[in-house]
Amino acid sequence: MPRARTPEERSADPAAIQMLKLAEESGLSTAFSRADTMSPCPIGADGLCCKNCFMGPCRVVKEGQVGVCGATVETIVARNFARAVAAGAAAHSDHGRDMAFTLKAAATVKGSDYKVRDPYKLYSMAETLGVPVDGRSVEEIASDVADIAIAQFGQQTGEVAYIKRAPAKRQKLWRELNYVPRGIDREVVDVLHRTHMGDDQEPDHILDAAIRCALSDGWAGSMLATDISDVLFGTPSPLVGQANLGVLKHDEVNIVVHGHEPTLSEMILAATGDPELLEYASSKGAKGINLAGICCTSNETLVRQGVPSAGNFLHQELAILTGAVEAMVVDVQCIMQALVPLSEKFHTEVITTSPKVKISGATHIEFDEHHAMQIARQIVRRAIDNFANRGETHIPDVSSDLVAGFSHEYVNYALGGVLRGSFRPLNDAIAAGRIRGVVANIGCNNPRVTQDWQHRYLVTEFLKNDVLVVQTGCGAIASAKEGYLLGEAALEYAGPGLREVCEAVGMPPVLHMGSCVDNSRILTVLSQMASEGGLGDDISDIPAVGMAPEWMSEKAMAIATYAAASGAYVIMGTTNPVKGSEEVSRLISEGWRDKFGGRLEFITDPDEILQNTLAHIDERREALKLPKYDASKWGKSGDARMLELVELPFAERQAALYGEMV
Ligand code: SF4
Ligand code: MSK
Repeated sequence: MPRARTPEERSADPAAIQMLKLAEESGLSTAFSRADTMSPCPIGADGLCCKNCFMGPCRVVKEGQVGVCGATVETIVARNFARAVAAGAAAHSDHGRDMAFTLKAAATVKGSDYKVRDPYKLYSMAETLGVPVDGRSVEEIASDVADIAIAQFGQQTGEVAYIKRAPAKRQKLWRELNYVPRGIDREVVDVLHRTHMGDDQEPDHILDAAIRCALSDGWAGSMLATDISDVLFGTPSPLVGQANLGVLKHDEVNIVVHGHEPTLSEMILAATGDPELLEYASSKGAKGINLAGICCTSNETLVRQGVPSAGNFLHQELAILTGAVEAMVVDVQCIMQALVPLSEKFHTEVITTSPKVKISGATHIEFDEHHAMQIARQIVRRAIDNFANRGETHIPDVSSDLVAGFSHEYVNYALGGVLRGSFRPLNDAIAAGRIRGVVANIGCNNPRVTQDWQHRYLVTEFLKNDVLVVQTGCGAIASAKEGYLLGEAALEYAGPGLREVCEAVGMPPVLHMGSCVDNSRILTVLSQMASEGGLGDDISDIPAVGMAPEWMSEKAMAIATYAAASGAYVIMGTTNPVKGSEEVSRLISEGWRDKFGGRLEFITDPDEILQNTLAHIDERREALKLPKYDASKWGKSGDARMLELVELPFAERQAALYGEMV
């Protein structure tokens, strides 16, 4: 058994370290301690265990060994990869389906608690989906948009509609390679069928189906989820917030929402401001009702409403350990079963709300979009009633300020203004070399590696190297906790060129773009950058890299695959689920690069991730015939330079300014 790691080895976050020490002193287990006592199965970890029929499971570990049916290592590894992609795509996309049903309810149910908050986003969806808008009410348009969105899931032939948002060159390539998804559910079923015992047994062919399935997630299910969430709850624009366990309050009722869907959490947020419930909380001795988030429900409510984030994936148990959480309200995905036995040691009530998710021992209050506010109020009232049961609390005094909410619409506006919103200034900054390239650093925490350490290390190095970082999911919360989502971070961490751009535009060097379904926003940004010109005409031309250094979820596999198929170089850290097959590793790397210009690699060494990323960015710059990246050319303008100059004696300052102007 591996030795138990110290709290400092388990997490880079000071709040987490405090709570992990408390857990040890109290003899309570967490995902961190369980990861130390449960070594991963080395055969499964490398993708070499097949459980696809009951002649097995077959473990193919010796040279030339095959399964009972004769399946080779390559087939088994490819099938396992494809099944993980399908599960991830199903989870993301089913979230999109539920959002579409909520939109339908908002449009058609009289007195619905949901309304269209962003009609402009609705019009943009209508345009893509071919819904007429002239002379029609918002509700009529929303109803038709919802119907077509719902139909995208069960569509059997043709092409999913959002594919047309990709660069023209990429669409053509996908059509030639037969990668265009026909319908979302169809592609998930297709992968499950062809990976059943006795079906598709050619690794490259299996991986092609995984790509089509992943694209149905990125360019359909997830993109619909993002768009409809914006229509219903507002398209994000920058707002201030806080992150980490210190956002929990000693003297207020704390409700933590966790999972991925904004539908119920938005209603709970509204209920926490209800004067009657506030009065009720006061009657129970609480000074107020405090809502905080965990994981991507947190990201959804943070980027739109500024609801504070109590932390990322590995903070879910730590929040309960504070003893200050009256209710943890969970919806779907990334919810650890361990929450319930842990909550029993405290007064916290874990409340499941999704028709798809029940956990033994948790309270189940099922969400129904037709009675959303009523259910939200019921949950808030239960949390208030539970306040009196609170015992000793240990809330770490650790939190960071942040600015979040960088939707692609806002980035477009910030760079070009209302009348000439455009990605041109970003493209120009990359072309000139002020910004060396772009990294999308996304994804989860994984207790097998030190929480947040790889996110922090890589983001710090990228900023130093003038690489603009965009983030979603738990990676974004890791940066929030570090203070990287503030404008001041550009002064402290960014290289000279990136700093100048951040100062000119007034943006942080790390842009929080939302939850894990919102990686679709990154696809849109990349498409618009490709369409803008100056950086080639396809996503594969752009000096950009995607990565998930601390990933753990099947959804991350789907994201990595659709990003690679969209033309990006994608790196996944932590572990390598295709390690068992050199052939599959080659196919998803050089094989995909040769076929469609993107590739996927699993690299566990953070320094290698860093070097490969910078090398790829520089190689793309060279291919575009852009000037070689040279940090020494920048830093002679912007606020930092002005601050330096005011320190100089008058004559020297004039000389410096005059010299720089000629
Ligand atoms: Fe074994 Fe083949 Fe069945 Fe897989 S499908 S479990 S390799 S017999
Ligand atoms: S919540 S999928 S741990 S990002 Fe989206 Fe975080 Fe990964 Fe879940």
